[in-house]
Amino acid sequence: MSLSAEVYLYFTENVFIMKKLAIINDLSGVGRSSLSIQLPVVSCLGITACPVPTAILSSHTAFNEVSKVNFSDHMTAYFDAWDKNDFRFDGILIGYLGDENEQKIIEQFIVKQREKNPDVKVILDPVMADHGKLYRHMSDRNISALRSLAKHADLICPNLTEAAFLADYDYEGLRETLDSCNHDSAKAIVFNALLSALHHITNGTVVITGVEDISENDEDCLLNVLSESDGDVRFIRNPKTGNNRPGTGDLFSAILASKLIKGTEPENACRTASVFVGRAIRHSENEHVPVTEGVQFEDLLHQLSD
Ligand code: PXL
Repeated sequence: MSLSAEVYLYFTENVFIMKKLAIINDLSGVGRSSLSIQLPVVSCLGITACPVPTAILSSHTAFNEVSKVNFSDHMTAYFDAWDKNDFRFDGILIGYLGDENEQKIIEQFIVKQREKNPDVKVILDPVMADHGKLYRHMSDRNISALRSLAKHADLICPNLTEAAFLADYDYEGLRETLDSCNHDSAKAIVFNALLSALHHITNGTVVITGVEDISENDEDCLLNVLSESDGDVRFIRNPKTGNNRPGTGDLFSAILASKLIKGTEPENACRTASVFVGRAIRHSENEHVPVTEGVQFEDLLHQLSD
């Protein structure tokens, strides 16, 4: 990898400090979700990945048996130690919360980091739900906690279900309305209404990720809808390459966050992330990986490094 300014934060007489991304997410032992997939991906993109576990689980929660312990009681001391060492971050990526008490602790961390580095980029993937349903262990309190965190974010990247919960929309109604739209112009009207509700809870960019869609040419696609605060809405489509799998949102947000802190524009960052997610899904299908095992990304990682 070249020693470029996009990767290195300071160059002073032979001292190179890589950009740092704090990744606040759970550690799940099996299933390739959250920190397990984000740490290698972020490292591979030339960013120092600094994990903050929100909970430790035996696996992600789509498996039948799950043992979970929250990290909320230790998180304040963890961030205090970081603060006393004067650690500064270029980005903060937030995913799955162990419990809603973690919201205030994370907000205090963001405020302190903004004092140290006003340019720190905060990316919130409001992990809580998919296919119209909250994940196991999630409740209305998690939704409020994530709404509050969204106020601090430069970018949020919910899936369609999470966007509906955050905006207090009826998911089934939204899905039906989208399914009844044959043209992009009609879909744009539906998304504009949803996005305007989401822009009330965040000043940041919104990317609604991985929406199951049929293109105007009748192809099955995954659609990402990007809306920067200026109100301009863009559709980024990729062919659907296989089953929906756990961990694809974590993979997407890790690439997106790394690219953003390296200075890539949100649209290009979304394109890179969605193309790689599509390849990882196709590869997992080709290798007959069971859906609960997530995406087989390990042997594709070399395609991500610049
Ligand atoms: O990939 C999202 C995710 C993250 N963390 C945990 C999960 C899930 C989705 O099921 O269960 C613990």
